[in-house]
Amino acid sequence: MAILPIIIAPDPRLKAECDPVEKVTPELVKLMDDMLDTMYDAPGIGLSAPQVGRQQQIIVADVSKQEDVRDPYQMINPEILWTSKDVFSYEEGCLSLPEQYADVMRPKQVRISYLDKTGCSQIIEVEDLLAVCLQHEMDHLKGILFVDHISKLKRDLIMRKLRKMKKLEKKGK
Ligand code: GNR
Ligand code: NI
Repeated sequence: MAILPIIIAPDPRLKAECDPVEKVTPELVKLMDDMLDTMYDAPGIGLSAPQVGRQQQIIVADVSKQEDVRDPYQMINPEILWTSKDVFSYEEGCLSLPEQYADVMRPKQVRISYLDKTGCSQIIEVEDLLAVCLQHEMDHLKGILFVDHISKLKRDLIMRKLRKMKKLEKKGK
């Protein structure tokens, strides 16, 4: 088990497209387990590989409410097969955009295919918070952040705050 450092925006590594995984190796399984540990430690409800500096199509999530009942998802090469016309608005945050929040509208239900940790292909249909979370994580794999779904005005405001935070941090070192 290991806690990995999380990359904070703005950073070019959060804007890059991730490569599909060709082969599920023990190193990859270890990375997925470390990503879950990192997510629980943060704490967050999801995490994508680019947030920990890996340009690979891997995401993890757990939206269960009670801390003692874990319901983790670990997905390789996730793909959206179908989205509902019904939409759902949720106030999103991101571990790579600390303390920034905004309402984002997304399809309420999605059907997703992916490979699990054993390399078996799976298809699931999810809704509400889990659907929001998995769409947010899959966006990361394309270099898309939740702020890319809101107005330019709000996005610029958030990005300006994050740049300022980074500058102050550098000064303190
Ligand atoms: O922890 C997280 N919370 C969250 C809240 C609303 C919508 C999406 C998320 S995902 C986020 C963790 C994260 O940044 N994943 O990429
Ligand atoms: Ni995020």
